[in-house]
Amino acid sequence: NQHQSMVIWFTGLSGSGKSTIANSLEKRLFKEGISTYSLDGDNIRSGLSKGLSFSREDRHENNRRIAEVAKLFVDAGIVTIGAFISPLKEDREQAKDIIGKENFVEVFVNTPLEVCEERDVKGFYKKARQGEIKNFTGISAPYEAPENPDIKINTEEESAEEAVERLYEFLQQKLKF
Ligand code: GGZ
Repeated sequence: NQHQSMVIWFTGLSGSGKSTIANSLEKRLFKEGISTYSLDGDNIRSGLSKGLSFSREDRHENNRRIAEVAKLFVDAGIVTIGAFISPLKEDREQAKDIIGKENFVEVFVNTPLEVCEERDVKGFYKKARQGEIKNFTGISAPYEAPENPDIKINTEEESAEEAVERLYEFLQQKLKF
């Protein structure tokens, strides 16, 4: 399968559904015979970014490392999916510069804070409200929503399946497969 490799960079709050959508997208691409690799909190913060905190500086460094690794995957011809909060515009811009804007697709998973907090799958929001977790995005640390993402997903208005289908069609155009 001859196609252009690129990075699909998901941004959104904790609990917004980034990883779920990213995982379904990866399955969908796999079905088409496209080589993908997913970078996420589980495989990055436990290894490459081990020891980094959630301070502004450390998130910046985390996002920079992810972008550099993603760039290597793109060089290797792999469609690379990243799902990180990446809360700051400046850091996402940096990622785009490192990777190259022609290879960068920004996907904003626009689930409102109230919804993420209501779900609170991991109990982090409650802990953040109680001050047990510091610098928690949306509660005690900023989230700067992208103004011009390539794709915006409103999880309240469309199902994960619909979102993945829309994303898939967008990528199909862009990747020419
Ligand atoms: C935000 C935090 C924090 C703080 C731990 N703020 O829902 P999760 O649990 O599984 O995803 C969140 C993950 C965010 O890591 P990222 O590497 O994506 O963040 S960033 O791009 O900002 O560097 C959450 C958990 O880590 N987590 N403490 N204080 N999320």
